[in-house]
Amino acid sequence: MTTFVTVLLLVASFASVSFAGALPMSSIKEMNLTEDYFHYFAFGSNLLDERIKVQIKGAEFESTGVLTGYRLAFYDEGKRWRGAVASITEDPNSHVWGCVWRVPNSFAAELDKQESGYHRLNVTVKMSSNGSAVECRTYQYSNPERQARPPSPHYKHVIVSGAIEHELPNGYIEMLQKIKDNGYEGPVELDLDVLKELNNGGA
Ligand SMILES: *[C@@H]1O[C@H](CO)[C@@H](O)[C@H](O)[C@H]1NC(C)=O
Ligand SMILES: *[C@@H]1O[C@H](CO)[C@@H](O)[C@H](O)[C@H]1NC(C)=O
Ligand SMILES: *[C@H]1O[C@H](CO)[C@@H](O)[C@H](O)[C@H]1NC(C)=O
Repeated sequence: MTTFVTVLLLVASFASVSFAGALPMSSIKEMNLTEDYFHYFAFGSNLLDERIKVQIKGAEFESTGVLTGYRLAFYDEGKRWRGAVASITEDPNSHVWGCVWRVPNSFAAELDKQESGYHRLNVTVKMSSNGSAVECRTYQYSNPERQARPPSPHYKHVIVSGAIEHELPNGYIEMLQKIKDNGYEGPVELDLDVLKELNNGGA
C-alpha cells in the first residue's frame, strides 16, 4: 500500500515536472514570432544597447542607418541627464546617423513614456545593411520654445559609446566627440556600466 502510494506520487510529480517543463517551450514557440513590431530609429542615448534595454527589453538591433534632411541638435535642460536633450531638426544640408531597432508593439507605450516631451515622427531611413529604405518611427523634441543648449558629459558619453558600439561612420563619431558639453560633474539617475566612472567622479 505504502509502495503503491509512493509510486503514484512519483508518477504524479514526474508528470507535473515534465508538464511544467513543457509549458515555457510551447509559449516560447507561440511567443511572438507573430507579434507585430515597428522599426525605431534611435539617434540619442538609445544608440547604446545597455541603455535601450533598461526600458525596451524587447528591442532587437537591426542595422545602422542614415536619415537625410535632418541634423542632430540639443535643446533645453532635461532632469534625467542634467543637460540638454537630443533631437533632430529639419536641415536639407545635413544627415543623422543612428540605429534601427526592431521593437515589439507591446513596448510602444514604454518607448513613448521614455520619450516624454517628444512626439512620434515617421521617417525614411537608409539601412547600412543592404542600402534599402525603411520606414521608421522616431521621436522629435516637441517644445516650440526650445533653446539650443549643451548636453551633460554623461549623456554625450552614452551617445558616443553607442555610436562606437554599433560602428557608426568614423567621421560621425568624431563629430559627436566634438560636441561641447555643459561641464556637469555630479551623478545622473541612470546608473549604466558605461557611466560608472562619471557617476562616481561626482561622489
Ligand atoms: C506614421 O505611420 C503610421 C503607419 O503608416 C501611421 O499610422 C501614423 O499615423 C503615422 N504617424 C505620424 C505621426 O505621422
Ligand atoms: C534590408 O535590410 C533590412 C534590415 O535588415 C530589412 O528589414 C529589409 O527587409 C531588407 N530589404 C531587402 C530588400 O532585403
Ligand atoms: C504575442 O503577440 C500577440 C499580438 O501582439 C498577442 O496577441 C499575444 O498575446 C502575444 N503572445 C504572448 C505569448 O505574449
